Amino acid sequence: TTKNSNDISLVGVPLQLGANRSGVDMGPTAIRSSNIQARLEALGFRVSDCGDIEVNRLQDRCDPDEKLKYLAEIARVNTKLAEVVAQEMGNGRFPLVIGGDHSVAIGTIKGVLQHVNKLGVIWFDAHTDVNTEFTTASGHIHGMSLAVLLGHGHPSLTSIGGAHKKLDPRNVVIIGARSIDPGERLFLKEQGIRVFTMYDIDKYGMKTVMDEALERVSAGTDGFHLSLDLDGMDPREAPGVGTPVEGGISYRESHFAMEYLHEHGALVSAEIVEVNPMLDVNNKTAKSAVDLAGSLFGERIL
Ligand code: 4U7
Ligand code: MN
Ligand code: MN
Ligand code: MN
Repeated sequence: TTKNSNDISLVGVPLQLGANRSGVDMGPTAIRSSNIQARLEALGFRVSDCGDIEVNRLQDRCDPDEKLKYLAEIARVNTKLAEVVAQEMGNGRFPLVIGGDHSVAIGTIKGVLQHVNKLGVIWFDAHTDVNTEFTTASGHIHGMSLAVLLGHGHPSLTSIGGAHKKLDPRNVVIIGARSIDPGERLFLKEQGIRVFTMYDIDKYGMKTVMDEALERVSAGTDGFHLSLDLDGMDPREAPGVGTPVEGGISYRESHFAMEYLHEHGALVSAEIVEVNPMLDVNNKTAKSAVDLAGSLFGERIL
């Protein structure tokens, strides 16, 4: 069994400022239109849709050299998101956040950390999202969210929900990585974070990778969170993402990973991010996102 709760709260976050690219703010709409609520209800869950966190998209254009683009609004939105997630969890509900760019992981996980002290995280992604304002080339905060959650980054982000609420690098794993910046490589090494690259998935297979991943996120923790960036999948199967990287996780491998997570149990929260319907082909990526959510919550072939 995957969850402690039979109740799921959907929270939309139409945020694009962390990617500085339009379209990903329509992710929540595309995922809802692909019937995520009905899919989860068919599995026996009581799903309530909390609607969207309000985002002020009317920001002044920022300096191209800015190293923390749209920091103030991103911090404000994530502070609100953390409150909503903490409140839903406090009411015994499973928070399922739909983005939006990957900077929303800051609010989701900071909210979860209000209730789960020792939290493991599975970060499914082509990237590792551990830049800081000192290493980033783009200034896009969606490439910094995991570093923030480990306690590294701008104080207006690391302080959300309390600076002491952070992840232990020993309980964090990244799956699907194939685009890592030089500064990130150094950070990952210093922190000792286990990164399963595409090479590892090719070499050992997804089952072996998931076995070690689950062992790490479960060791001494009170549960784990799944942060699902759709660009972890291969762009041929999930083209609707802002930062596609060739050579990703297949449709079938990603489904297996979700089914295996469900079978293991101990998942306490999840988010689905980076779906960009403006870049999508026939709604394929939003549809994949909902298919993966179905598997994660217990859909079976037989
Ligand atoms: B995503 C990047 F330089 N590393 O920092 C950066 F390659 O949430 C990409 O994983 C970040 O989609 C991608 O801008 C963030 C870049
Ligand atoms: Mn990401
Ligand atoms: Mn990514
Ligand atoms: Mn991306």
